[in-house]
Amino acid sequence: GLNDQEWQQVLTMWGKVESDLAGHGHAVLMRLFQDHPETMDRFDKFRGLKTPDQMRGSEDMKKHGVTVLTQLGKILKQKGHHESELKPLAQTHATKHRVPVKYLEFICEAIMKVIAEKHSADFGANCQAAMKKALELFRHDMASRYKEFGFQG
Ligand code: MNH
Repeated sequence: GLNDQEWQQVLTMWGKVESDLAGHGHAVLMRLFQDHPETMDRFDKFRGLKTPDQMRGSEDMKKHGVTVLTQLGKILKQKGHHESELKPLAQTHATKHRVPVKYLEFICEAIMKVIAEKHSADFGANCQAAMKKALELFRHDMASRYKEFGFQG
């Protein structure tokens, strides 16, 4: 797990993300779909988006970015005691959206990159390491839940 200081670094940084959740969320999804185009196949609702310009202009993608980062923020704020927030998310992502653990890793990488781009001055090595640990914990616990739902991920 993370110690108090690490959680504090994570949540302070998350406060900066929340200053523009839509901008960060949209950038994270753009980055995910650009770096790993196969992840887009999971989304029926983004099927019409073919070019980076269409993605940039998509209000629906912006809205989904807010949905994702809002839920991730709720989870991070539990500082590891996130069972009740994580379980329903793991259930839909295992049984309905069928999102492999690998794709969760891809989106976590995209989140790290977007924060690094937007907040380079405040995202030093210690803070990066803390955020990485928090996202790894999230993924690890999602993967354990996936198995309970019979999804090998
Ligand atoms: Mn995801 C819907 C959060 C990563 C694919 N996602 C949702 C919803 C939330 C959410 C909240 C809406 C409620 C629900 O269906 O459970 N998702 C997350 C978070 C992460 C995440 C916090 C990681 C961080 N999701 C991913 C990844 C993919 C994905 C990675 C695929 C590559 N999610 C989906 C799909 C939906 C969804 C597909 C359903 C979208 C829709 O049609 O509205």
